[in-house]
Amino acid sequence: MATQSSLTDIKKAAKSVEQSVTAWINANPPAEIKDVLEEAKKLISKGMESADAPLRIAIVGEFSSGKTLLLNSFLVAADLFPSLPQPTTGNVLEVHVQLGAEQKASTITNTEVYFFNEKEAEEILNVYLKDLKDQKVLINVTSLTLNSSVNDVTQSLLAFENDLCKAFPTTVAPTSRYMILAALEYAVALRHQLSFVKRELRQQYDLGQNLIPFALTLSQRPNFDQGIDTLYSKFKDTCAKIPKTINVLTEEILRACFPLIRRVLVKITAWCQPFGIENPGHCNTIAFLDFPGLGAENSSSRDLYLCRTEIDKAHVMLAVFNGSNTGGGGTSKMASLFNRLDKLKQDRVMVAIGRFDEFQPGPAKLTMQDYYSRTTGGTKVGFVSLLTPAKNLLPTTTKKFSLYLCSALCYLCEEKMKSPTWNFEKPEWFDDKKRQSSYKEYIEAKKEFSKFSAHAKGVSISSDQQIMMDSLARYTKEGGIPALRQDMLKLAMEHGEEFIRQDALKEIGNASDLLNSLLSKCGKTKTAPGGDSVADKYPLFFSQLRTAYQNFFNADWLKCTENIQNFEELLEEFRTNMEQVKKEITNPLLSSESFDLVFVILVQVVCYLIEIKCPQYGYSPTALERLFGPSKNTERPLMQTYLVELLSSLLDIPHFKTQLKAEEAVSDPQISINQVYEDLQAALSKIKNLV
Ligand SMILES: Nc1nc2c(ncn2[C@@H]2O[C@H](COP(=O)(O)OP(=O)(O)OP(=O)(O)O)[C@@H](O)[C@H]2O)c(=O)[nH]1
Ligand SMILES: [Mg+2]
Repeated sequence: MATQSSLTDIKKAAKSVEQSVTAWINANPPAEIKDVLEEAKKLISKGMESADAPLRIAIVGEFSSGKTLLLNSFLVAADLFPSLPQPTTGNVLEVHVQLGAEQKASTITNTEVYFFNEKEAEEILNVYLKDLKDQKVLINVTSLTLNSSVNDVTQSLLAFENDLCKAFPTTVAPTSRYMILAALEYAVALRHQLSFVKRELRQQYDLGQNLIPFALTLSQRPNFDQGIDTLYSKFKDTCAKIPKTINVLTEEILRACFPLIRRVLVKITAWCQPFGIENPGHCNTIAFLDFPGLGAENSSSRDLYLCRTEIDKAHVMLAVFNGSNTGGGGTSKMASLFNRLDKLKQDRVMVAIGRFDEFQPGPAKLTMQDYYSRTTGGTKVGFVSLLTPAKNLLPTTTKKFSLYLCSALCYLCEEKMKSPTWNFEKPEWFDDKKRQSSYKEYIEAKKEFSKFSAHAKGVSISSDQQIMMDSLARYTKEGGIPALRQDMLKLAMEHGEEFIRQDALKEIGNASDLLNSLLSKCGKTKTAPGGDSVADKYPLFFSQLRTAYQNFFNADWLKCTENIQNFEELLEEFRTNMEQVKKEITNPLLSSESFDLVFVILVQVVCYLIEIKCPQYGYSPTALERLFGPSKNTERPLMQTYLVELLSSLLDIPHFKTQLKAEEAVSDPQISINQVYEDLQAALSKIKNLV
């Protein structure tokens, strides 16, 4: 049954199929069989990659609502990513967080930047074209394609740029004017870097840490008053300086190519405990996606395209509203974005109000009713102005609606004060006057909200008011961030694993169909050239192996039935036994590789026994290290491979045997192909049970 197979099961099964397929490929089958095998192998690798995909949490919302600072605060690192008072994030920021058990500050380990490929670049051009037409901006070009000769494309881009320049002076609405400028900037960058997106594969470059702001942050928006000719020349000048072939990214290149960047990928390590995880096991990597904010006047069609295309791949979404400016233009854009999501996804949306410390009305001696529906100049400014747009975002069918009020700034301030040694980068960040006063207000508000919550106890309140009360309670505990972070991860884990599993199974399932049809088409004897099995070829090898195996099982220490309490003693006995086994295996046929094989079988047995007899130690890399010493095996690289393999197979001895045979075949060309063939069938039947 599909729902019962875990990701680990899937990966194990896929791995054994992959090994068998590799062994078969290595045995040089006829070309038509090899082709199918290669294709199946690719699908399996893709499936295994999908199975290793991290949980993806997308942070979408209004511009300047504090999304990026919220992300920094999840990682307890105030200055990690640029967060500024004006619209800031201009490209997708994907952060892979590897959670570790050690308490240390979040550290960037790797950064990369990805550019659009030709297809995506063309899609965006046409989104601009459509949006401009919707805004009634007169453009003669009807459609733009990049899939023709470079000359043709250059000509049509030039025509498009000319149209945009002509339309600008007659356009009045600021939104349309910004759109024209954004489209112009994009078209110019594209024209200058055409060869760059024309390469079919998506472009990827290493990015120095110091370059992150240039790859992420919107450049200064052009000033309308400069006139379109000046602006156009500026765009062209910036791009003209960039070489046609880019090997290394610089600040200048990133500025010129900014509209062509699709994603900035940053890998970091972080401490798992703030995420509510004691020991990061299987789900040890989470991906956060931070997007350009919606609703700013200069938000471009490209921003919405980025949100729309990436959001589909997210397992959980966090929608962030701006508490300091409720009901801004981003709300309607968010609603239109969320309307496109299917119902299932809407169930995986969490809603947060960022910058809540700046929310008006500030605390005063008010009743719940006042807080809830306070109006100023006829406009509702109470909690209802927060709750209503947030609730409208989600369908009424959403079972449980939780609202998270939070202030990233205040949370970071508190963390800083709690642990002054924590590496928060620039300490002056917290000394900034504006931030200090925000923090002071937050402290005042906390007291007020706590009093208010105590007062409201026992008073009958509506369900909406209850939502606000719960949110306030979380907010008054450390700015609401720890609760949001933990709940979000929990939700991601609940739903994410299932989606990752489905993705992985789809590709592995396709591979298994392909291989099954190959097997039934060729028939066993035809495709598997004859040959003796290793057991027939090397009888002595196998009889010794059997003896070693039996001796091992007969060792006294294995016979005890109760749980073994003393791990050290157990290890000592294991080591002595291993020495004995090594002495017993004297057959010259046992090359170091074959010896490894024997050794691995024994190791596997031991680990299995430890697992069942000594469950308190379970399996862990440390346990393994204690068994075999730190890097004693470096002179035996194959051994390493086997040990890594053990990681996933400890609890499943019969399955491991299948894998082992396949591995044996991969590394030893003398192993009969018949055996590989049988392994493949056995492994495939496992997949069949999973799909
Ligand atoms: N007072 C206060 N200010 C905040 C808070 N969160 C963010 N800010 C400030 O609000 C401004 C915008 O924050 P960002 O994190 O850049 O917001 P964003 O949603 O990522 O904005 P875009 O990238 O433009 O979409 C910055 O000046 C932050 O310092 C908060 O909780 N309280
Ligand atoms: Mg941002």
